[in-house]
Amino acid sequence: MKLKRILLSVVLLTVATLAGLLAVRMDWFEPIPARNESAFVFRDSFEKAAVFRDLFPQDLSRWHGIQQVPERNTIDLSTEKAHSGQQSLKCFASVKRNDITSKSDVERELLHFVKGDHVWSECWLWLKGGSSAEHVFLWDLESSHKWQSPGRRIYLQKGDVIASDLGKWFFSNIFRQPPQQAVPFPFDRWVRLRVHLFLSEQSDGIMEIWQDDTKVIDAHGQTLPTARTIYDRLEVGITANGSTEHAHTLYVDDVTISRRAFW
Ligand SMILES: [Ca+2]
Repeated sequence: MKLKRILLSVVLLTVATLAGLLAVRMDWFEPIPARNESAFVFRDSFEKAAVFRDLFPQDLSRWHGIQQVPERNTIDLSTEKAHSGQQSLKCFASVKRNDITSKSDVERELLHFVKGDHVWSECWLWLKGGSSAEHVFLWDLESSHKWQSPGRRIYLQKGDVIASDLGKWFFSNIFRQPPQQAVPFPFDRWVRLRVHLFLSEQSDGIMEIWQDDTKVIDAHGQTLPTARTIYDRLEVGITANGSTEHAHTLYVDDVTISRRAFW
């Protein structure tokens, strides 16, 4: 009898956990979000800011938040490097420790990218060299309304080459470079990262990534967790450092995200 009761408890707990998980992740009961086809473009060159907090004006016209985890990480304006003007954003992320992923990035929220939309984004990145940058995440477009904020992420995999996963989702659906043609991400100089997405929860999604003038990812596949997902947040910087061995420093400048092609 006791065993039966334990088994029943385990089954009930499992069902409750799964139901809870599905409820916070799935959205088939929600209405299809309307597409907003008006032009939208956000750009920031990290100029016209005397201090870091000037990047976060109350009218929400610039950035909306940061991730700085753990607190010993730093994020600030810097005049050490600049792709445009005099300033860039300097992000320092210590190693991953005690299972806490290290983060140092800025966030732009209140975006509205849904199924059928195109996303065009560009940023200039200067990653300090000296060690492998495997497990460094640089650019995330995600849904803040869903548990763990799933979305498309751009990161450096083994060999310091760009890849993209559908992060924090049931299936990570990784887009990779062909191993023989994989181009390592350059260190200690400005690199132009360009991204084009066509959003779909099915196999007709598109993701293209250019590293300077080279198209390094040319993929078809799932780019959106579900048909009703709204990507509303862009994170740029060291959105995650999963390395337990190497801390990293990244400068970011001239970030753009747009609904229309701009190159
Ligand atoms: Ca600048």
